[in-house]
Amino acid sequence: MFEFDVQHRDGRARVAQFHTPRGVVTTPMFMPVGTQGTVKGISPQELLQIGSQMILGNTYHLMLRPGEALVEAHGGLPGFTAYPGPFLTDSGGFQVMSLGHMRKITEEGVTFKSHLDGSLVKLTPERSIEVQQALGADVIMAFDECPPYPAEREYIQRSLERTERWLGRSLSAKTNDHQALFAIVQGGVHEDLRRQSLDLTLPYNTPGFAIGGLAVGEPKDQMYPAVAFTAEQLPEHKPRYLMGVGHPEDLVAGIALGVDMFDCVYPTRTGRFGYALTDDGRLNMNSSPPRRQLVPMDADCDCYACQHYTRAYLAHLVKAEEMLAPRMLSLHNLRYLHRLVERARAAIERGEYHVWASAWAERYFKGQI
Ligand code: PRF
Ligand code: ZN
Repeated sequence: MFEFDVQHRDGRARVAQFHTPRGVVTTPMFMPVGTQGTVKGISPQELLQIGSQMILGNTYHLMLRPGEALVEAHGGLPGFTAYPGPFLTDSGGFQVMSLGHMRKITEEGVTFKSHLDGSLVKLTPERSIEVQQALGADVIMAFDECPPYPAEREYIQRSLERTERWLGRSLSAKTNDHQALFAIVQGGVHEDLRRQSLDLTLPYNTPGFAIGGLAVGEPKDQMYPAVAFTAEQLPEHKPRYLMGVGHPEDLVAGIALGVDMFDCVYPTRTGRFGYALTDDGRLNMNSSPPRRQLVPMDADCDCYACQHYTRAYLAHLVKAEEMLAPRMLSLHNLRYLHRLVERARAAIERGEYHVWASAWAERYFKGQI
């Protein structure tokens, strides 16, 4: 279980099969985000049809509402959501810091006011693992601390040390063998701090490793070297997960650096705001040109929206604030990212990743239609 079979390599990029209890997934892959136990507006049937392989769920949201016991009573996230495939849950600390109020971090854990009813809630490594076991995902994440950007070096240092102690507590709290617990490497954008975090984390020999603490507002010319440096020192035979990253150009760059798994709300969120991802950049369906264009959003796309609707029709739905609009744009954007990683995998298999990625970037950044 949780074997990670690398099948093709091209530079640092690789194609692999990751074995989970609910099925084998092919990496590099993009995981749609289902924060509240649903990928906003998209049915499980649609997710399977567009090539989603693993869905991300959130400890923080689901423990507050509806409570993990109700999810567990359905047999975990697959029974609750009717999505039959693999799941991964995040551990909650990151969401507390970005959404919670009046947060207080101590060695014990994080105390915060619920964004729903203002009640005082405590999340510790032990509690996070308890919730994640009830939610029943195939992959669960260690409870970590992700410093904001910018943050003091000393703070990042103390936080990566605490993240290691919390990793130890997360692993001790785990009471089953059918969920893989991934460790998270922190250390901000500092090479020496990343190295320290790696030295503390690698000995735990978890079945996978995540690169946390990035895509939190730092410039990309600081993020990419940090990804490169971290990914390079992670084990060859285990999945590498770059948390919260999912802009098309970050997927293309991350894959080149040896990243296998990505997740982000970007495709669904930008879709709800009326933007469609294409190889020529991001198409603003709120602008006037699409309203007169009798062509698909993306001529290369095989999603339901691109196969059936014109830009003019979808732009009309956006303008009229019809609920089909955010649904179709989210569906298309998710399919765009799944197709992007499918093309990346094919290029790796051909041994032409670099050539493919350069051509993709050239067109994507020239376009910006
Ligand atoms: N830690 C956890 N979840 C995360 C992050 C992290 O550092 C990030 C950073 N981009 C996104 N989601 N646990
Ligand atoms: Zn489409």
